[in-house]
Amino acid sequence: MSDLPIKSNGNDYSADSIQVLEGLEAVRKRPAMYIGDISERGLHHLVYEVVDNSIDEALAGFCNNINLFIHPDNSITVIDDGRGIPVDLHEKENKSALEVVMTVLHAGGKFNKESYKVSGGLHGVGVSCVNALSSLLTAEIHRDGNIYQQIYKKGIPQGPVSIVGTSEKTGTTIHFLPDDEIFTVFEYKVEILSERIRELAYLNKRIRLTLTDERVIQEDGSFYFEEFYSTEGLKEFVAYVDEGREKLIDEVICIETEKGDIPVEIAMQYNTTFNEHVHSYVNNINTIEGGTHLLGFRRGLTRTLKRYADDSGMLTKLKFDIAGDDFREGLTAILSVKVQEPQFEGQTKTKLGNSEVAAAVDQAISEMLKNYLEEHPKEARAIVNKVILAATARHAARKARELVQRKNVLSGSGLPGKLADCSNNDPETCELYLVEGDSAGGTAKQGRDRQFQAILPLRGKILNVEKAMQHRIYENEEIKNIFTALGVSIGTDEDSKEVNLQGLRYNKIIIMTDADVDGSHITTLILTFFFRYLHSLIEQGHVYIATPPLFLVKKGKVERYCWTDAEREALTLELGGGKEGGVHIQRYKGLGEMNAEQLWSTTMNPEFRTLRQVTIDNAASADRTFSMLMGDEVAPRREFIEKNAKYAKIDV
Ligand code: 0RA
Repeated sequence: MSDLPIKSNGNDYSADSIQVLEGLEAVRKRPAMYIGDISERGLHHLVYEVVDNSIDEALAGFCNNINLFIHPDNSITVIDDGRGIPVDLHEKENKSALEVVMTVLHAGGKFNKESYKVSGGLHGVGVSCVNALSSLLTAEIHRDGNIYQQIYKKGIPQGPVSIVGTSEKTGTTIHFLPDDEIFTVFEYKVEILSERIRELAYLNKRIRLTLTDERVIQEDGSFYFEEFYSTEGLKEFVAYVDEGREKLIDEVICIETEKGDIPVEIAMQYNTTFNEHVHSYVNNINTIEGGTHLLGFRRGLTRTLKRYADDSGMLTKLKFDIAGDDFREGLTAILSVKVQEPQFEGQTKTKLGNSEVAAAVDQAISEMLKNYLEEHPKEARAIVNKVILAATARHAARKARELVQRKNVLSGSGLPGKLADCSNNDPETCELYLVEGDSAGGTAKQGRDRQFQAILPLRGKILNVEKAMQHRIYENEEIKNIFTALGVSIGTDEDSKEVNLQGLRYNKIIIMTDADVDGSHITTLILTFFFRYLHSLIEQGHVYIATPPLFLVKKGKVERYCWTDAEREALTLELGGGKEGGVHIQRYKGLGEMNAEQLWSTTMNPEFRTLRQVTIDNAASADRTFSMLMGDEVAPRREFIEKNAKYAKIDV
């Protein structure tokens, strides 16, 4: 249409658009620099990037609904009912604002300083990156009674912004197809998107978010559909994460305030477990490495509780000091701050560096908690008693921990007797297999390549760390063996349980269990232990799950392994020449049913094995999952294990 006040130049390479092309080219050349990686994570990152923009519009107060669709071709649509990205002429760039947003790197925030771009930060590489990495993208804007549209391929506009219809509504619709020349993984995982959207709904209350997966048709003929909406935000988030745990106090304690221009929201709940679960966010990004906001929270919490406990006289009989950790045992909390110009540091750039935030959060929690404790004496006593219990247990734990570490130094190599170590010394090349049971352990010892593969058999079920008190954990034989075999230690420092990975003796730690329900339970127990006590091991990508085959299909002299039912069916037909006759199928239930050579060739030989790396996509959700799995409630555990019995994927 011609009545647009827009000079767009899809094919007219002015100096400006050459610059734009260079920008997009940079993104396509080094996509990982912009979105992390080009596999599953990066693929999902594209969606977060687009949704973030709509969340920003909602935070600015102009958008209530965000609808996400996964289409059958794995393309994505995000629809919001905000004001719509402006389409008028952008003076400086001499093209429509829409085209600038879609094609110029980091152009997102240039329009509206006050409200736009709070949720960005880490993800905030801008929708132009998504555009550059999409083989096709369509932007459709409902604004001023019109529907405007522009289409791009690999980020390049295929024509000017044009009017394609009229509309009473306002809003932005982005449809994109990730470029298969860029990505190595192409399939969206509905559970990953669903967890992130749930998280966003809790972090940004009163925004209605929906997820429709058009690849999945349900029994009633409709598409898979989920809606996320939270009226109480973090308060409901904490209740959700803590669902599997027994409460110590009835209500969730909440704070929503602003200190020195920094909005601070906190929700916290004490439960009867012994673990700390504090999840922190900056601009909707999970800061897994913590930072100044978390320091401020801890400082304020410790000081306020300590002062109350001192004043109440409850500590007079205590023979030793209380440490910071003691105040957080059994605490589940979510902390969310919004920072205008966040400085992200750390290995994964998820550690907040802005020093002013510490004081803001400290002040927020102190003021609020002080009032709460004064107004709720019964709850206050329960919390202080819990803190005293924690301090007492910590002393016992410290003794046990020191004993473990002293023993290591004293007893020769210090390595556990059950460990069949490898001969290489360079940790970079070494692997440790944690194997279920002594018998499978024995097979693995025979089958392995002893140069670089070490075997540690684990006897039966390992301790459920979710339920045990800390000193029990350090006293547990299997867990001590894992620590010493790995060569890592946990600080014996009063206030720090920091894991020291410096002495790590293996680059890959591979969990190998039977492919049955018991096996998956053991895998989950080991993972829970890693998740709670050796988190950085998972974070730095050292932990893997081995995948033994489920079937051996034989006909005559031909023998082949299969890992799924589908593979088995296909192979049965292939070998049987279209019929199933004459084909013998052996089903492996346990590792013990394979001999050493079979175990090596299917599960341990790096040339043929498949290892699944354990990653943490969503810490809050993984936290909840582990509590549910390892807690007292049997039903959710059974459900999870049944659903995941085959371990289709356990990306916790
Ligand atoms: C800049 C200015 C204005 C809206 C937006 C950006 C905007 C961006 C996105 C991205 C996805 N959905 C969005 N919705 C809005 C507002 C300009 C105005 O109307 O005053």
